[in-house]
Amino acid sequence: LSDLSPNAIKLFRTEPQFMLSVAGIEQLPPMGPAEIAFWGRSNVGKSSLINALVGRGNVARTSNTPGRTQELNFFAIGEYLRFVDMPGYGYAEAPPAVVKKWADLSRAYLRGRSTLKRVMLLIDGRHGIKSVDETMMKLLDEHAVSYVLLMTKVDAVKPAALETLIERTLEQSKKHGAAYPEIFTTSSRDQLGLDAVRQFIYTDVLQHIGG
Ligand SMILES: Nc1nc2c(ncn2[C@@H]2O[C@H](COP(=O)(O)OP(=O)(O)OP(=O)(O)O)[C@@H](O)[C@H]2O)c(=O)[nH]1
Ligand SMILES: [Mg+2]
Repeated sequence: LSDLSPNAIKLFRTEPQFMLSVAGIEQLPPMGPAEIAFWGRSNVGKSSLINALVGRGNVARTSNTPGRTQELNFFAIGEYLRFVDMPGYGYAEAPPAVVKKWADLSRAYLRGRSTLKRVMLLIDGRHGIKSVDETMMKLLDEHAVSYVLLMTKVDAVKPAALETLIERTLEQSKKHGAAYPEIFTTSSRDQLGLDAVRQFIYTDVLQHIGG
């Protein structure tokens, strides 16, 4: 955690506490500390990224098969911050009723949560923005939920291809009002790019609220 400011180091050294799994919108915990939600296509690496950021392998459950995370999972990161591990979207093989349940839950949460400070929108570095990602970006734009695009699995992308991908993605993101004008590149597997994300979370979210 060497490139981080002392307070950011302190934050990410605190033991994350699993709070609860929310399967229906009526189960949401009372609004409290700032929340950062991790969203993206099924299997993009949301749960893995949460584990990597907090430096623990087993806080959020991961899987090789898409559709692992089926609820909104809340984690307390110290006193002033919560991470929310969301179900993925775009999982073609899931039964339509299940897809609808996850989509309804996700939308209801994203739309109506004033303590939701930012969505980390994960994009698979091997594929770039897909049309289903575009759809979700538009949804976030419409509801004025600010989000940051974050590439995952860059260990599986050659450096030259990654550069092109980042340029293209930045270009695409300019069409979206609620997208942050910078893209993070990460590998949870190889621990790449994590300090930049940690510092962003600390500076962007916590410093503003005096945490
Ligand atoms: N190569 C590589 N694989 C990764 C990386 N991060 C995650 N994976 C793999 O991608 C798969 C999905 O990871 P998860 O973290 O469960 O993905 P998720 O987005 O939470 O998936 P759902 O909960 O099903 O929506 C697992 O097999 C992980 O091992 C990475 O940085 N590099
Ligand atoms: Mg997951």
